[in-house]
This record gives sequence, C-alpha cells and structure tokens, in this order.
Amino acid sequence: AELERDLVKAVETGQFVLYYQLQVRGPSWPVGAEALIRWPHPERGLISPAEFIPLAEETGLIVPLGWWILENACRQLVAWERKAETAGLTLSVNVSARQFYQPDFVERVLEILEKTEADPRRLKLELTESTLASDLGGIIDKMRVLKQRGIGFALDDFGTGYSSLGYLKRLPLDELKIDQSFVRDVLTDPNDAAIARTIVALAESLGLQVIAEGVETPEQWKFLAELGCPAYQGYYFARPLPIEQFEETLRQML
Ligand code: G
Ligand code: G
Ligand code: MN
Ligand code: NA
Repeated sequence: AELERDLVKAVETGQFVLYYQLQVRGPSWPVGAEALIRWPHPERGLISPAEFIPLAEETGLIVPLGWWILENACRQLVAWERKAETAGLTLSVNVSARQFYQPDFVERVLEILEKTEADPRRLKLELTESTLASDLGGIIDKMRVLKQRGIGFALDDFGTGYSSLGYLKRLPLDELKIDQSFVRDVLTDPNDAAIARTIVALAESLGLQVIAEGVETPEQWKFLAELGCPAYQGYYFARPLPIEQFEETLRQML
C-alpha cells in the first residue's frame, strides 16, 4: 500500500529513468536498443520494474506510466538522430496490454510522434503474446495504422505464451524475440536448442526479423549464430545502462 502511494506520486511527477540495452547483429554491429524503465525511489534506491510493473498493471498506473515511457523514448530517438554514433539506431519500447487496449491508443502514439518529431521508422513497439490473445481483428487494425506510419512491432518473450501459428500468420509483426528462457541453457539442453532453431526458421519463413534475448556468454552467442540467429541482446554485449553509459559503450564499439 505504501509502495502504491509512492508509485502514484512517482507517476504524477515523472520520477523514473529509462535504461537502454544494446541490440547487435553479427558479433558487434549495434542496430538498436530496448528501453527498460527504472524507478529511483527516494528511500529505497533503484527499484526494478519486476517489482513495480505488476503493481502498475493492477492499479492501472501502467497507462500514464506507459505514455511517459513512450514520450521519453521518442525524445531519446530524436537526440540519437543528431549524433553520428547513435543515428539510425532503433529503439524498442515495451507496451503493456492495458495500455495497448486503451481506445485512444493509436491516437496517443501518433500525438507523441508529432509532438516529439521522432522518426516512426526508428520506433519498435514490443507486445507480448498475452496482449495479442483476444480480439485479433481490433489488434490488427491498431497495428496496421501505426505500421503505415513506419512503426515496427516485435513479439516479446516469444514461445512462453500460447499464441498459435495461425495468430502469428495474421499479425502484422516485424520481429520475434526469442525468450531468454530458451537461451539460458541452449548449450546444454537439446530441447532449448531445438526451440531456438525452430523459432529462427519460423521467423525466416514468415519474413520476420528475429533476435535472441538474454545472451550472457560468447559460447551462447556463437551457438545461436551457428543455428542462424542474426541478432542478439544480453549481458554479454551490454547490460541495460543509463543513457551516458550506453552512449559511451557505443563509442567504444566504433
Ligand atoms: O528491465 P528488466 O530489467 O528487469 O525488466 C523486468 C520486467 O519489467 C521485464 O518483464 C520487462 O519487460 C518489464 N519492463 C521493463 N521496462 C518496462 C517498460 O518500460 N514498460 C513495461 N510495460 N514493462 C517494462
Ligand atoms: O520482459 P522483457 O523481455 O521486456 O525484459 C527483458 C528483461 O531481461 C529485463 O529484465 C532485462 O534487464 C533482462 N535481461 C536483459 N539481458 C539479460 C541477460 O543477458 N540475462 C538475464 N538474466 N536477463 C537479461
Ligand atoms: Mn521487452
Ligand atoms: Na522479453
């Protein structure tokens, strides 16, 4: 209850920071980042989203918080376009079901793009399988309008939900994200390796991009590369970092 009260205040005053986690192709070609929120609580220090996102979902605070995140991510994209080492990077933003199902979702996204002057072609929205579980027609309509502006859509945590292949076929997605639970033991568990390989093949045959999450070691990276996965995100490349450190990491990679 105390945390909830603090969260209400934090949302009112925008008391959050975005961290950025690098996404690469090949061994080290930076192509983008995922924005991951952090809450610097005045007394409790940095609170992980694993702790407050569920509370934000329950209370509905995820909706205003989600708008704060998207607007700040778009502002970051505009700043990136102005610098050589970051121009052209995409930025992936997690969108929760509750935010996506707002009747004015599309309108608000377009408003934020206009207001910030961010390039929609650099923005990717990450949805999860549970977000896409109902009212497929309505979901597709929303996605289509935003895709016409150039926004991309990624399916986050792919393989952990229950989306059918029929869904996958109909949804206008751009990218599948192989969940980190399949990457963790990919070297030792043949089932995980088979799943990772299958997701890569599936993405390829559906004309989708694919990125592996949670890559922590060079061995995992090599293994995934050999089974055909072209893009990666994980601690091996970079942790989620505050903006200054994220940009410093990029400069060192050039
Ligand atoms: O960033 P990781 O560091 O600990 O995030 C933990 C969980 O919180 C993940 O499931 C992640 O998807 C979620 N999360 C992190 N940042 C955001 C965000 O900006 N919006 C939403 N909706 N979820 C987020
Ligand atoms: O749910 P979502 O996929 O949006 O959130 C990504 C989560 O994965 C965040 O909590 C992020 O901090 C975490 N993460 C990113 N890279 C790694 C990694 O290499 N290993 C582990 N264990 N977690 C990671
Ligand atoms: Mn994500
Ligand atoms: Na994920």
